Amino acid sequence: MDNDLGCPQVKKSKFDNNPLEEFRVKEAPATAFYFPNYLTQDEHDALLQNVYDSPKPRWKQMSNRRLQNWGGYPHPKGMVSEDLPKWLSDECEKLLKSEVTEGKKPNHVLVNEYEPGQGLLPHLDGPLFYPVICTINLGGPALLQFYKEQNLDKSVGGLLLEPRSLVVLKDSLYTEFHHGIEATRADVMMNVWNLGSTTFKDEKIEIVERNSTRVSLTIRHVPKVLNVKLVGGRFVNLMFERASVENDFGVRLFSAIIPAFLPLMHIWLTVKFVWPEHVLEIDKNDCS
Ligand SMILES: O=C(O)CCC(=O)C(=O)O
Repeated sequence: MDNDLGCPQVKKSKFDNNPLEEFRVKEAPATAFYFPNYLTQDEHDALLQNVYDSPKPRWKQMSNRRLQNWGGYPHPKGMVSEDLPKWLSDECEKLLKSEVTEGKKPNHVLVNEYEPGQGLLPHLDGPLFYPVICTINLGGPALLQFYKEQNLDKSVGGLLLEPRSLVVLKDSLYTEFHHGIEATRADVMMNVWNLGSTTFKDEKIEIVERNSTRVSLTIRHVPKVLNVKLVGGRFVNLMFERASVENDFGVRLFSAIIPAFLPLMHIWLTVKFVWPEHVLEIDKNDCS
């Protein structure tokens, strides 16, 4: 029987209280989980189809890859969010239920597309996201490498990400170790922490070729979200929208009349805080 993460239920073990433990990458220096059969082949193909059925303007060409941004643009002041399409919100819901996201519902997805030979420079994801990264892997394989801040030229190890898998990174694998993907056509299998959970577990493999286009869905939770949302390219005030839906008369009335009072408030603030200073200045000048 399969569990929620698409992996066969394993025999009872000392980790039975937490089924995720079976998928922990024990060789990694901090918390990483790798689920090799997270998606069925049909689910995999359907996700890939949805990526390529997305409207063309969703794609942004970067120097060494293409990407789609979904959910809004995270910002230190808060994200102007947008609803995720169903094919992505279903994945977010599934991750929330599987408990890998520590109870935070993902609300942001980056779709990265790499042709063989393309990669991503080592980087940290930064403070705008809750520090858990869930990545669903589609298409071809790639080695996700990790680096220490002091030496971004030499990887300390990596995770082989094969199609249909999910990888989850937490704690110092989020906050301290930079992650990146080498721009190469073949990954060298040195220090691959999860090799025992991949299709190469029984082989002495030295390189894995990047034989086809890889597409990844990087799924995260943005904690700071503004009360303004993008709906069909237009800004919508969520407080007013919610009030309309819930028929909250008080908030609707407040939201409707407040703009009428803004000019009066402006005059009042000017008189109270700006004008007296000005008058005082004149008085002082008069006395001198
Ligand atoms: O494609 C991947 O697996 C990594 C993507 C990534 O690190 C990012 O988008 O920040």
